[in-house]
Formats: sequence, structure tokens, C-alpha cells
Amino acid sequence: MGSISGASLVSRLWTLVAAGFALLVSAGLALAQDADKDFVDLPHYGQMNLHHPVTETMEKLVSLHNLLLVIISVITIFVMGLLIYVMVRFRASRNPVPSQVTHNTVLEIAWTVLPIVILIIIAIPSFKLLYFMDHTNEPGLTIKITAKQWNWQYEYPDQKIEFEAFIVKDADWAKLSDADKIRRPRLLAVDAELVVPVNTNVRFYVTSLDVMHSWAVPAFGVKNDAIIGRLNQGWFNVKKEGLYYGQCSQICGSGHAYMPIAVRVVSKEAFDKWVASKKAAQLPAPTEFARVEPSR
Ligand SMILES: [Cu+2]
Repeated sequence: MGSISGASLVSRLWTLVAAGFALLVSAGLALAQDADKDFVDLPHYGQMNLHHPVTETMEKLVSLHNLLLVIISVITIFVMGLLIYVMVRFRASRNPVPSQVTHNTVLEIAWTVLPIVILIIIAIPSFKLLYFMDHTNEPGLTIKITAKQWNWQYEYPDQKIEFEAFIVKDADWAKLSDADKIRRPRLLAVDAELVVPVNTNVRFYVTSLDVMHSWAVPAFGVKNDAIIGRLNQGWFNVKKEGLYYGQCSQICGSGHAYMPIAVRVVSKEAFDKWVASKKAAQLPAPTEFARVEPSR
């Protein structure tokens, strides 16, 4: 083995310094995004790890992911170490007569009990999170999401608002200003964003009119399948105002990549204003579909 030359040491140190600098810059960018009032959840240069969490669900998902990462890393390193040890220690040249051992009670109990303990350690937080994500008992707003090939239909039953959201076509997207192109990236920009209030439990029901789709917004830690004839339920409570993107996450045909999701999270006052303007702009429902209120 040759010793490390001075030049090589300097180049290694330089790589380390550069990596540290890149990390600082990306952390700075993330902080700058946090401070931004008009926050847009977009990937940034040098980003690592999952989406920046903006709901308690996503925070819990990130910590479960981190716990699993530690567990699988330790297991992988341990198994790798054992394999290397066995390959070296018991190689044919060093060990010409193979071992005839067939049983070892202590080892067998250990490799049965240890995985059980590890699985229990994983299962407890996993099930807790699963039940936490399942539903909310105190919804502040309810939304019905209907998927179809290839766009989303949104309905606010209590506010009596409904609209469809389509992807912005390339020709229209090209006409956007440069600043808008960054905030509303190609293939993610939609013509009508889903608007929800901040710090509110938003319950949503999701279904489909044709094939299976999936309504997913990574920063919220939400991904619920839209299935024909079924109403799936989910919820989120976003802590930070901004614009968040997601995509259909169930392969649903040739337009699968062209049904993005954009959710604009606004203050409660801004949400009320939006509801009022949306209602004013909406045409009255045809009489044959008008709701009949039960008489008391
Ligand atoms: Cu789809």
C-alpha cells in the first residue's frame, strides 16, 4: 500500500470543503424558502432527503423513515461484515475440510428472536402513524376529489363550489412570464388550483370515474388511491401558506403524467374571500340537480 501523497491529500480536503460548502448553500436556500411569504414547494439544487414537511403527518413520516434508515443500515452493515468474514475465514485454501456443524441452539434462538424484536420496534410506530393518518375527527373543511382520465375534479360540498383542474398546455405555458414559469413549472402548473386554509383540518374524500388514480402531495405526506365505486378518505392540516405540487401516483393511462395537482394554502381570511369570489363566478346549478333541503 502506497502512502497518500501531499497533492492527493489536498485534493481530498478540497473535495470535503466543497461538499461542506454545497451543503451550507442548500441549507441556506431551504431557510430562504422558509422565510419566503409566497413559498412554492419546489426542489432546489443540492436537495437531499424527502420533501420539506409542512404537515404533522409528513413530519411523522420523515421520522419513521429516519428510524428505518438507521435500522436497515445497521442490518446491512452487519450482514455484509458477516459475509466478508465468512468468505475470508472459511475460504477453501485456509479451510480445506468443511465444518460438519448442523445445529446451534443458542444461535437459532438468537436469529429468531432478534428479527421479531426488530419487527416489533418497526411495527409499533408504523401502526401508530397509520391510524394517525387514517382520518380526522374534527374536520374544518371537507373536499371531494374525483379523478378521471386525465384531470381532477374538486368539490366543496359545504361551500357548494365545484370546478375541474387541468394541466396548463405547453402552448399556454410558453406565454407565462419568466417569474411565473419558475413558480408554476411546466407539467405541474394547473389552470385551477385547489385552495385550502392554513392550520385547518382538511378532510378529503377521493374517488374515480374510470380507472384507478392516486391523489398525492408529497409535502403533505398524503397519497390516497382514487378507486371507481369507492370513497377513500384522508386528511391534512398544512402549517405553512404556499403553493404545493403533487401528481397522480397510480399509472392510469397515456395521460398519467399530465394530471398534476396544485394546492394553494392561504390564510383563513383569504380562503373566505376566495370562496365568495368563486361562488359569485359560478353559474347556478341546473334546477333538476338542485339540493332539496329537508323540512323541519
Ligand atoms: Cu391518474
